[in-house]
Amino acid sequence: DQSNLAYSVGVTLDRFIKLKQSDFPFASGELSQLLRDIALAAKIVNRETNRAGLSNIGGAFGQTNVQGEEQQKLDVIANIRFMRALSKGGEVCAIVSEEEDEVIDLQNNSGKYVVAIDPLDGSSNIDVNISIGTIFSIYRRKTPVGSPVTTADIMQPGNQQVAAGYVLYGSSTMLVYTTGFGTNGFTYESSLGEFFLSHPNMQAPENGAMYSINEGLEYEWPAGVQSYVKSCKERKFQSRYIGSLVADFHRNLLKGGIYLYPATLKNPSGKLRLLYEANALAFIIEQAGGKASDGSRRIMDIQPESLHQRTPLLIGSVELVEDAEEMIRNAE
Ligand code: AHM
Ligand code: MG
Repeated sequence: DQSNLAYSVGVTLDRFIKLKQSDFPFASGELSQLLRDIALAAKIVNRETNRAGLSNIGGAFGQTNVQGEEQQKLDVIANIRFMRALSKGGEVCAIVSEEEDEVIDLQNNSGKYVVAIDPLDGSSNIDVNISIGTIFSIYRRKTPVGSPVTTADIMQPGNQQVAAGYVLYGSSTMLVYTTGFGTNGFTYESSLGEFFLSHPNMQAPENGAMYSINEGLEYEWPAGVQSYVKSCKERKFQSRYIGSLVADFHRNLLKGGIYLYPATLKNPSGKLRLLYEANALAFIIEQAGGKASDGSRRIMDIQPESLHQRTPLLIGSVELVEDAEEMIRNAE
């Protein structure tokens, strides 16, 4: 049986995508090709990331992006690599990127897909050799193929995603993705230049004893979040916070835990972005049996209103997220 074959040893990402073709919502092959394009760009960014300390490509580029942060040179490079892969491939009609103020309309009206991407998340960690990541969401356009792209194509809630994934540039480089039929993880073997299936059908533990939050902001959190974190300490949970979303998320997915980025005084809607950070991870965690919430709502049901919209994010093991939601409700 093909799907058993897909889970056997030595299955590359390319082969897995081919074997799982029937899992794709629209089996025309374009989404498969799009995923392969993203994987290729990820390999290139992985190469640049590995060289960041060497070739003077780490450090600030001197520009400021739409969030008002200083852009790192590697962010710019990653953005260029992914933009190029997504625009050359022909499957995409529009791109939303953390590094671009406006929607990139590729003027490719025959493209069926819209991609939202954070090409290099956790960029403040580049200079100190800590894991960083790429996060992406793929949507099918709402307007007919052949017509110009409109806001209806861009502003889709997360529950409309047809695929989502992340790449973790860590001690190993991994690509984890879902097309809505479970979550699968692939590890990069650099000497062969291939991603191999290493984490088939990933399952987030239903419970866990690990919490991840920037505790320096404690006095800025809503009361419910303060009580929840206090309860984690009373239960002697482990505190683990890298400050690199993909890395924190990935650890909690494997080990069981909760990641929280709540509202703060500085960022009353939280810090993380709905379109290209929260939604993708929400889809991935749900497909692994976990949960993602803004404190009261399912992340994937939030109707986006602006491109770089932020949202509070509670994500990870289902029981932990529900626990936190309850304490937030009770504190209101
Ligand atoms: P970035 O998109 O500018 O890299 O910011 C997102 C990052 C996440 O990777 C991480 O989880 C979060 O910001 C950490 O924020 P803080 O430093 O406030 O804890
Ligand atoms: Mg980011």
